[in-house]
Amino acid sequence: MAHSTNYVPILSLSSISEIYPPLDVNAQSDRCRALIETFRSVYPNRSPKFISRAPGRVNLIGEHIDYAGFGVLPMALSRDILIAVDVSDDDEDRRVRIANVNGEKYKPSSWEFEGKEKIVEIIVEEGVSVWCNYFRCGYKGILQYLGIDNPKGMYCLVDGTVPSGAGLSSSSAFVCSVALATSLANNANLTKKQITEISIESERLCGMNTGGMDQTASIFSQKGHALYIQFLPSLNATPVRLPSIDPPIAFVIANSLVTADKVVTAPIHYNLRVIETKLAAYDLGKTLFGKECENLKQVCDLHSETSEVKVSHLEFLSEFVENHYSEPNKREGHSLDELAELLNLSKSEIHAKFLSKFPVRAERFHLYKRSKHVFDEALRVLRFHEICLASEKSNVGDREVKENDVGGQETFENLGRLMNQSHESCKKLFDCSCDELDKLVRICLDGGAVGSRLTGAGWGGCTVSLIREDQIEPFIQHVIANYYKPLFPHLTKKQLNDAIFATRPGSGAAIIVGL
Ligand code: NG1
Ligand code: MG
Repeated sequence: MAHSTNYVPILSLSSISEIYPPLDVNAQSDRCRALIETFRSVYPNRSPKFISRAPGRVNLIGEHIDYAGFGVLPMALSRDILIAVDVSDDDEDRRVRIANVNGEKYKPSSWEFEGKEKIVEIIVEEGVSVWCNYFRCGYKGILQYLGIDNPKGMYCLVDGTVPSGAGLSSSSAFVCSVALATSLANNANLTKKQITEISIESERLCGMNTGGMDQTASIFSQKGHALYIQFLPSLNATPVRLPSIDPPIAFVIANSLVTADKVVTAPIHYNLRVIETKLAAYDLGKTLFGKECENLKQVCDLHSETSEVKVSHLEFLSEFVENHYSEPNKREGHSLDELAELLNLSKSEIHAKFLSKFPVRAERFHLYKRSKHVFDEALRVLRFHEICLASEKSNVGDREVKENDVGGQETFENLGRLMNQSHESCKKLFDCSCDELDKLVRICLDGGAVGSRLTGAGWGGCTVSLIREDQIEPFIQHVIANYYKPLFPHLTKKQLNDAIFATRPGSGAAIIVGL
């Protein structure tokens, strides 16, 4: 079907080889057929009109800097969220029915459209994560955007293969897939950019003060490419090839099997980190330029007088932060009283400005550690991206890079070093690792990875490791022997295959028709 690259592609079931790696195509066709069958038994006398599909992602580098406005570099996985959808032809029917193939864990639910303003109620209870909330959020976001007052009734069945709480972005894949499904069911033809921006806003309705990396990766990724995403001055996603060296490089994902449900821990982890980076932006903006900055990217823009981020700008800011917060008590974070003094705001002003939109709880707010991480990590993304670009260039005739780099070993090691530095910084400055992740990273490095780091928000979930393709098997065996066997001796073969696997850059979202 002819479609510009501005829109999510529409494929027939017979051409899903465009989405999935060659070895997976048969299994994925079977999965789609099983989904259609189950749909017919869950909703008797109905058949799905289409399937919306949005993948999870693994972030290669650029952790916890998307919400600070800096660029990141993830790639899409083959693992995804499929939603089979039938649209009601009864004009009076405005009910949405949802079910999951894993009905044990995710109970069916349904709701009635509640008018153009409210659309559907979403109750976010602190510390509780409810699966159907993600559906409601994506649904609400799209209808709010479209301003429709007579949406279609929908019958939906969800099948997800992205592990939840693993830092592989199951939540965003779900919200993106719902946004796609809802827009198509209501005959709206939205661009990738619209779907992405609506999905980002929508996920915030679930209680997460999210950045935009995951949704952008899910919608915009292209097979065979990682995605370089910039957020400011406006969303910009550029596919980039990973260096092709010989033997080829590969990424292996290993799940620590410590589940991190970010919605549940948001007030002390994720949402708190977002606020700490905003507090630092406010302080640094005032100190350096006498201006109130929303995020750390704005501080960088004011410093450089352009929206382009360069190595030298980030180096300056990283150094500045070292000096600005050099007194020992400032290294240890600020209590609310100390914050009030530092920012020259009253405590109630701090509450109103920073602490009221999403609840957060902390004894001390770490402005030094968080801002230092953000500037340094943004720098690592630039360098990682540069290496990819240089190697792309070397493959089309510019031999300079390659000739000095026998077998691509230097390229390989440089990428690995950046990933290792990223993990250290996540652990020591951003405090978003955990003992199991640190242990897993060490085992991965001992097992032949040149770089290994936590991926996604952290506090559990997965690591991503860079190795040579011909080392995948022994590497996986090493990690199984040293991490999974001692810590999780009862895992089945299937559970192990789900916990540790090699991955290639996958395709972004799609709509599957012709069922
Ligand atoms: P995960 O762990 O995949 O949910 C989260 C955020 C990203 C980004 C990373 C940290 C959501 C939906 N995603 O990812 O925006 O900030 O953490 O780099 O909140
Ligand atoms: Mg998530």
